[in-house]
Amino acid sequence: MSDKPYTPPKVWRPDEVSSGRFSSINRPVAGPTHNRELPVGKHPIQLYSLATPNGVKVTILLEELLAAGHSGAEYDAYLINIMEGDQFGSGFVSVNPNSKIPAMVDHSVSPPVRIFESGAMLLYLAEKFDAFIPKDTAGRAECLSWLFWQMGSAPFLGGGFGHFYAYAPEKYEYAINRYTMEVKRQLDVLDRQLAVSQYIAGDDYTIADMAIWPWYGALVNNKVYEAAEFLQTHTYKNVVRWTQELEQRAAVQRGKMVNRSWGELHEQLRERHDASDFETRTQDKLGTDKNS
Ligand SMILES: N[C@@H](CCC(=O)N[C@@H](CS)C(=O)NCC(=O)O)C(=O)O
Repeated sequence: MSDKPYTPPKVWRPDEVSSGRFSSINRPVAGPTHNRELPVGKHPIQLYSLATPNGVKVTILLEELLAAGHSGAEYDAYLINIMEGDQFGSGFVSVNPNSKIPAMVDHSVSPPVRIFESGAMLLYLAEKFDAFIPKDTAGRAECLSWLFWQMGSAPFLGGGFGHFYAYAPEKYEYAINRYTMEVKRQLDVLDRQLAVSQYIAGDDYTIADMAIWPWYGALVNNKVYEAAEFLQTHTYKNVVRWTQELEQRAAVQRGKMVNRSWGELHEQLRERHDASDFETRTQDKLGTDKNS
């Protein structure tokens, strides 16, 4: 083991913490740091987000709902730059007291309803439009079991494995081993399930797929943490098959672009206010401010 010995003090103090990649946004208290109202556009659904895996879950569902003809799912998507601290603005905190993207307000009801936590947002939208969630008791239970599996499991992938493998200022063998063990186990859970069903919760494509794909599909596609080789993700053949199938969906492709502010310019639709924005307002098409 290469970890430096550390003896915790009697009382933990934040000023003794060594800086890391997220030191500018990490803090031990909640609540707003500044006053800033959120913009409100013309559509029923107002989304405040960023195209991380947690954000993409919701934009995939919104694009799938629109593709399926649910016009009530029209939405405005505003970019929340979490590295600049936008999640600590007073308006954002009033929608999500936990200060994390994604967050959403449904203005089609009076008074408007706020929803935070990506899993709650998927469930809210699926129930509102009666879509992408099975109607029968057994099917619904299976779908919700996998939805909540994702909410409980992904923090070990992102906050555990991803943090220590890709972001921590030093490589700690103990932490990397611990979370690699868990993430490989999770991949095997998914692989065994996808060996017996086309989609995660059975024969139908549901919000469970939309919750799990942005994390575990991205891992297989080497889009998060550059860990595909380290984890040997190609050996989880059923997960690879499912990852590729979902990747082909036009709504999935669009959902990945919304609120994206990095990577290829033609894949970045930083704000989305209209379906035509995918054709006309990606960063490569906007004349100014292409890289900011
Ligand atoms: N359980 C939450 C997790 C959301 C989350 O961790 N969001 C991250 C980006 S992926 C974030 O906003 N981080 C900003 C911060 O921690 O200050 C969900 O699924 O909505």
